Amino acid sequence: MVLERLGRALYGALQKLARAPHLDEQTVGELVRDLQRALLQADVNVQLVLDLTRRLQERLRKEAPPPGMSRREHAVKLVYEELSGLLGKPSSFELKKGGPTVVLMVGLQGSGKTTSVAKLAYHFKRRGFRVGVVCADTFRAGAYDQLSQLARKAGVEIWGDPEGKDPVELARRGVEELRGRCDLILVDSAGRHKEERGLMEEMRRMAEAVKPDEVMLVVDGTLGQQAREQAEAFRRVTPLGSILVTKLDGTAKGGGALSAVAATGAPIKFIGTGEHLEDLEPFSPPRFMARLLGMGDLETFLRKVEETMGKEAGEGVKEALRGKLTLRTVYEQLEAMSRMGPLKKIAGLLPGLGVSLSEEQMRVGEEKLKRFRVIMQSMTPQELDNPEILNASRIRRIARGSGTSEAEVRELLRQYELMKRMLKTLGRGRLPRAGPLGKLVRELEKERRG
Ligand SMILES: Nc1nc2c(ncn2[C@@H]2O[C@H](COP(=O)(O)OP(=O)(O)O)[C@@H](O)[C@H]2O)c(=O)[nH]1
Ligand SMILES: [Mg+2]
Repeated sequence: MVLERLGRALYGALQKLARAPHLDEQTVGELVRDLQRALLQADVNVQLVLDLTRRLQERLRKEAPPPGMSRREHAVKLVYEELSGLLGKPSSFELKKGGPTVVLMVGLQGSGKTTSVAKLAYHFKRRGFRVGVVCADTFRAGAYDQLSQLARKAGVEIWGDPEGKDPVELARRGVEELRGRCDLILVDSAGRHKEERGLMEEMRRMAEAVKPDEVMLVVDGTLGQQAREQAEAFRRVTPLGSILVTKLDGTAKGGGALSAVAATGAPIKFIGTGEHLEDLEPFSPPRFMARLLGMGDLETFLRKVEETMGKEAGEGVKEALRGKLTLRTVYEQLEAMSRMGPLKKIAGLLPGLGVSLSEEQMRVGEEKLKRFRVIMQSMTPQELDNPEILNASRIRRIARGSGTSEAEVRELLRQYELMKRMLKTLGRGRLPRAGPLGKLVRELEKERRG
């Protein structure tokens, strides 16, 4: 998962905070050092780190917890707020009503523009919009072929002219061609430059020609805090532009890139987390931080389920949140998950799992889910809908029928009960009790009572 190490380190710091006997100077000092170490290791700029911890210390000193909240609980909240703040203010990307939204995508060569154009196209196509992409890269050999292959995969229209020589003219013509029949037009530019200045000049000329509604700078996340220079130059030229940070799946420096870009005031609207079309996420600092801290991200999870299995499965999860979880829902969810890809990838999205699973646990988990599916395939529809009728003789029959053991069937039922309880709590909008943050929450509550 993205930024796994940073998440673990930050979570460790919070857990220590929750366990400390008192919120005294020593505890705060240790918290500050832990946070600093974690952030610096993720390549967050030293000055940003120092500012953050200074602000945090000041708030811890000055702000009193609201009624009903313990000091430590309050401290956890402040840490979470400050860390989210490091990633910038929440922003959103909306399509214009009545007429196409034109987005010009810019960025240095290799930053991931073409891939991101395709991912964005796919993202909005899946939401029912008519999307077209324009190839305005005359520099890279095979640029048109690359984009048209991706466009085919995403199922969107492409406009381009492999013989074209002038990128500005291509962009202009492409947008004109697609204007009448698209809700969203994405222009992929060349970005052949090695440094920011040339890039900004190219962007200016393109923007004049296509008059985009939004200019989006694609920044390579593996740059870490060095991403700041690009974002700054971009911000100077296009104060209203937005940013997409790519390759956050393959770097320990992601925290550095995100915080450096956010520090320029440019809104990060999307992040890229892999090479495939679906590896794109709308970026929201508080949600992202919650997930990093192992608090789960129910919304993202629901959306993934809906996309992969259609609305119905997503409805299943919502039902489950209202407390109506049956084994059939669980089975459908497992099926959806198996289609969504490896467990490793989706575990980070599941509330309460987050960053706590090791590779080994993932492997075991994956095996177990497979066994659970087999077990449920041996159940009757009636049993799936009403798990409470599963008595000893039914359990024996199912174990035999699925080639598993009674103990395994019982374990599945236990897991199901757990899941039901956890989802109910989440559905009521309370904090998770299972998983890493659950532990923290329980400790905090004990403290408040004691
Ligand atoms: N791992 C990973 N690779 C990415 C991501 N985005 C782009 N890439 C890869 O980065 C390389 C350059 O991407 P491309 O879209 O051609 O960059 P462009 O030159 O800016 O158009 C390709 O190999 C992509 O597969 C991402 O989010 N994660
Ligand atoms: Mg390209």
